[in-house]
Amino acid sequence: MRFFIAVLLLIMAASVVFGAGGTQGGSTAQAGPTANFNPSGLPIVKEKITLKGFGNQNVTHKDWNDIWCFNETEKRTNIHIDWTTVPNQGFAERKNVLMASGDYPDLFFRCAFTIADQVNYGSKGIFIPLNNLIEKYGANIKARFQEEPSMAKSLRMPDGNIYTLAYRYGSVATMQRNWINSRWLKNLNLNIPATIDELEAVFNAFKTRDANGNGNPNDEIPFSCREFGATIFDSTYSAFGIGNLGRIQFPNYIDLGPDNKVRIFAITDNFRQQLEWIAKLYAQGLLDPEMFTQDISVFTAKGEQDLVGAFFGGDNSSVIGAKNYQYFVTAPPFKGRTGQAVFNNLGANFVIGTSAISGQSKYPAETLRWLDFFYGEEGATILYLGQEGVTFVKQPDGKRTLTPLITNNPNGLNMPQSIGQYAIAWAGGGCPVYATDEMERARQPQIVYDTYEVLKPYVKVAGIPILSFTVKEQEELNPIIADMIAYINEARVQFITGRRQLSQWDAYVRDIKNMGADRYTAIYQAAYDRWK
Ligand SMILES: [Ca+2]
Repeated sequence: MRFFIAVLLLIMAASVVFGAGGTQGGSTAQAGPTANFNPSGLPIVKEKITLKGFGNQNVTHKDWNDIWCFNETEKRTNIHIDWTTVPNQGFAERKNVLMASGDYPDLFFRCAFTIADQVNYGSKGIFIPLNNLIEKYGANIKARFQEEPSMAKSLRMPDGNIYTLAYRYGSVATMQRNWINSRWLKNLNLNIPATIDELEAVFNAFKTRDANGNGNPNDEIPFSCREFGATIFDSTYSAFGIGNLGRIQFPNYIDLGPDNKVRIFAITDNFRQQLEWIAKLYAQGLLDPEMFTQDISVFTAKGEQDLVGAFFGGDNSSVIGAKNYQYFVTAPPFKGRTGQAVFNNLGANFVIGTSAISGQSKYPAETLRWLDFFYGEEGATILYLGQEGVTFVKQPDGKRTLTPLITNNPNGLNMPQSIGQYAIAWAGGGCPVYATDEMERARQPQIVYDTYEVLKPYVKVAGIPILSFTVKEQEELNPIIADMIAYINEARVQFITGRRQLSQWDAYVRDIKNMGADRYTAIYQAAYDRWK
């Protein structure tokens, strides 16, 4: 009898396990880790095991099956990865084919899964929830989550589960900010403008006087930009009370209002005032009339010819062209008439969706620990900076710097290519790795940090985080976004160029309300409340 009960309990236990892991995607009942597994410390397993991995290999990377960072990780963890990799071109298609195949590797690495992917594959059991594994075996991940709780919150999908890990990097280098031509200012004996009124006065001086000193007073473009004119908005949001609590979602026109609630700022009076100001500048010829249509190469060509006085963007040499970029200096956010000036453009310092563990893996705990390795100093250094004494050296103050092999490669490789022969966490990001600020700093030019000093006093990073939606919410959002965002994008150009008058503002707001603005706001608010 006792034996019978024991067997019955065993069967029940097995079915509970199967019920948790054995869904559409996972055909393997997940057993707990074996005696071969070390729950902490290195190596991760006593006898070597092999995992199957699938990933996106950037063109700058050496073959993942024989690259220093994974070979070294194998030495330390005792886990060998048998990689199937696909290059950038065609990766999305190959990934979709794999995801539809029903036959999965142990882990997906550097795969850039969207939030919809995470919700979808997670709900089908193709990805396993990582919450419990992190709790039990993810010592490094847990520590990083404590350091950056917003990262942990954004990784959590609406069902409460974490299915993927994040790529964490320093955001200082990637932020976009105001750049102004210091040589033009000097030629005209002007200071860096601090307010939008001073900015307008400087633009007027650029426009009417020979700021570039070539004898022609009419060839200057005070402000130009790429990306459909969007950056003139970014340049002056906080002056008009938009995004003053932190990050906004520009493409979706979402920020936090003064009451800390999600709002569509494109229908606020703040945005109306901003449009009015931009339209006034446009009418005076202070903004590049091609800013809604030109691509980056046209914009860069203008920079090379010394025709541009100011712009909003990332690292200036790549945007404005190498010839004149040294003349551009970072301007703090411009104060509005209310005196507000906030720098809210320090983007999220992580992306989610980089990697996941499949429901078919017989080694979920081992795989999680292998991924966790890259969230600690030792593993992150291997994946991000490569090999000490070869790709980087430690300075007396403890900071690491890259060697000439990487910064000035004897074979003419650029930096991503030369590091990509050893370590793979740079190109396009997307690896599950926690790069500390010190690691990030090792690979960035000093100017990036020098210019950040100007912005530091104004930085606000809260605001709208990376949010996730349920399948139902996403289905409801998609058509609203398609209609409403296209409508706003078009209307703002019309308002600026005078093809639509601001006296028609109320009709514009009514149109947006009719497109589902209230529902859109409510869904975002619900996602934000879940995130909190
Ligand atoms: Ca000129």
